[in-house]
Amino acid sequence: MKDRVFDLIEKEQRRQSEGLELIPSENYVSPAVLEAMGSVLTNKYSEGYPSFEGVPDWEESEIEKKILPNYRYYGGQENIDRIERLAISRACRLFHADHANVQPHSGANANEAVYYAWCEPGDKILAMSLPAGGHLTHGSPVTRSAKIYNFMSYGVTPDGDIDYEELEKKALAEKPRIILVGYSAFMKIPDFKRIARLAEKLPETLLMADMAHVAGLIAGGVHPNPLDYGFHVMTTTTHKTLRGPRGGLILSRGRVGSPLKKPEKTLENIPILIDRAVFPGTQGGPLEHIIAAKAVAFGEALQSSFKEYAAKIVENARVLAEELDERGFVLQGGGTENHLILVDMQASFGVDGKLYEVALDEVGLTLNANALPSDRGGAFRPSGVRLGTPAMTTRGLGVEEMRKLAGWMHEVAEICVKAGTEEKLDDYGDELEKIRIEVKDLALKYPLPS
Ligand code: DSN
Repeated sequence: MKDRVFDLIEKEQRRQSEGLELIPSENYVSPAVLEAMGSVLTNKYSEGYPSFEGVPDWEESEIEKKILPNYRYYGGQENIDRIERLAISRACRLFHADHANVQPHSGANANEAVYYAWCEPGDKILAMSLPAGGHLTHGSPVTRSAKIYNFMSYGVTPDGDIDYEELEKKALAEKPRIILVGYSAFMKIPDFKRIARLAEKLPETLLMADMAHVAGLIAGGVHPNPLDYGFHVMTTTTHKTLRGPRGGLILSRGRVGSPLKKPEKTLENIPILIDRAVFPGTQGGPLEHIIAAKAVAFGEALQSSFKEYAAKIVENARVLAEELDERGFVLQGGGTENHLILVDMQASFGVDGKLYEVALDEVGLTLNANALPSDRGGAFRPSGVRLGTPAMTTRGLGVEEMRKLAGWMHEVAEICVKAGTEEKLDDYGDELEKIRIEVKDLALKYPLPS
């Protein structure tokens, strides 16, 4: 008998195809990525690394042909090593890196490995604050890293940009070991050049960018790449705009070499320090089925069609932001320069983000309630919602559909105003059902990748 889990997977498949995904950090992977994830590679242990010196410069056929020693702790690696080298080589080509560590299980693990590679306990790390749009792993007191390192934060200006003056002042006064630029709710393009110029005065400081949200836009050439501006390290997840399996990735510039011997702690040695920090520093066996799926996704992102995809994500987000603005939605930062939109629902309609999230769920539109920089609602009843266009763009929705979507979002916002609470949404069941059917009709015209 089939395990009941499969019934739930089928239901989730239906939920995904009948609704529209607006969560900016989600996407739909290709069948090829899914196939690699569900492959026999899941059976294999391969702690350690393949050898990879020179790999990014090789043709892929060479990677397959060459027999090289490795730094593994298990036998039977002849196929795994080649797969991991392909993933490394493609990641380096996509992001103009000297080295890629493709083993982090998640973005959080990737960030933690970089801190561990470069810092000692108590060292200072300067990062964007969580309320301003930064990420939990950038120093939120509830995380393990925050207990080990001394995080300090910078914020955003009223118009939603990084407060560069605050960042510069704190960086020069505190001389942090790491300056971290990254976020999960920020709609502008960072001025990497300005931060790299600042770092010229701080020769011991590692410049780190957590580009989890925009990695696909960078790969698609519609967002600047921090590594091109002098950043030493870029971390990312592989499942957001990059449209791969759930996982992490660390890209770096510097000298690539054997991870067996501890190198001197210099910025030049950062690739080796990172490899040692991922394994054995913070992780055990890599997930080779996921690494294979990463390799497949990187291969897809190297195609010219991915550039078109990335450009459409940004265009859809811009149009959606304009359409929402015209309908009275108040947008943090006034709009967006990337794939992501943050709406102040209190300022727009006097309702909180959670109520709006729940009401949209009822009609098959999924997004997440999100705190705003000056929020008083806390994490569970924040004033804002966060949405974005990567997943919808993968399904083929374009600017016409963004207009329709803004219309539905407005109708649902008006229902929330009338209802006032989640409990009262039931009183508007017919109105919500009418929208749900319209959403479903549109969604079914744009099937999931198959
Ligand atoms: N949880 C991710 C997001 O939704 O932005 C960040 O890790």
